Amino acid sequence: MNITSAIFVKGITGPDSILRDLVPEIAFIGRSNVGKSSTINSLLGQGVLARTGKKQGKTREINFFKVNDKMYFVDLPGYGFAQGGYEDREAIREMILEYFTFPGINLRTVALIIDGKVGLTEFDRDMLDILRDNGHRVVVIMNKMDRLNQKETSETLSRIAKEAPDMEVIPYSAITKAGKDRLLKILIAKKA
Ligand SMILES: Nc1nc2c(ncn2[C@@H]2O[C@H](COP(=O)(O)OP(=O)(O)OP(=O)(O)O)[C@@H](O)[C@H]2O)c(=O)[nH]1
Ligand SMILES: [Mg+2]
Repeated sequence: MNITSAIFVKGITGPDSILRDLVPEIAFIGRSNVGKSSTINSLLGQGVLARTGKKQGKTREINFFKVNDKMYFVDLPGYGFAQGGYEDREAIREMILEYFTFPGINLRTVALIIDGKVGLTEFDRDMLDILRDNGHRVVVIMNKMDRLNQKETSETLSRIAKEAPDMEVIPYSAITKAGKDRLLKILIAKKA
């Protein structure tokens, strides 16, 4: 698929009419700072659409980008962000849960992004359970692969294969963008 247009539509923090329209959504979720916003920017290739940053907790709302006028890419705030304090963390967790359990939400794929050096964390396993319980299609993106050598890559891949054998895992780097076309194709594929 060629990206011909990508525009920011809106950011929400709770139930909203955009969740009820019929446009299919590709959602990006993961721990704070794993590169959700960077991955979206790299895939859409329209300069900097989604805000990124070195500091954790950069994305505070659920941001909708309309792509090719026919689907949304959805940038979510990260979970497991310690610095924000308990209440902040709980509010973000609540926002994420509300989104994934919204009745009738038209989610095509959830891209769960992890850091290739870190692998799956307790927070990610928790999120995977929630996504599975709600019947969502999940693809794991192992990001920041530019920072791993071959040995580290295969170690992380085999660890994940043991922990989540049925999971589709795609190594990626939002910086080098290697494997971008294949990743896009997998993300926009319809549920089997
Ligand atoms: N080396 C490397 N750095 C990356 C990659 N992707 C993102 N980063 C860096 O990681 C940091 C966080 O990136 P963001 O895209 O803001 O991460 P996020 O997951 O959206 O973070 P929150 O919105 O805070 O949850 C930035 O400094 C990025 O430049 C990657 O593939 N490789
Ligand atoms: Mg972000």
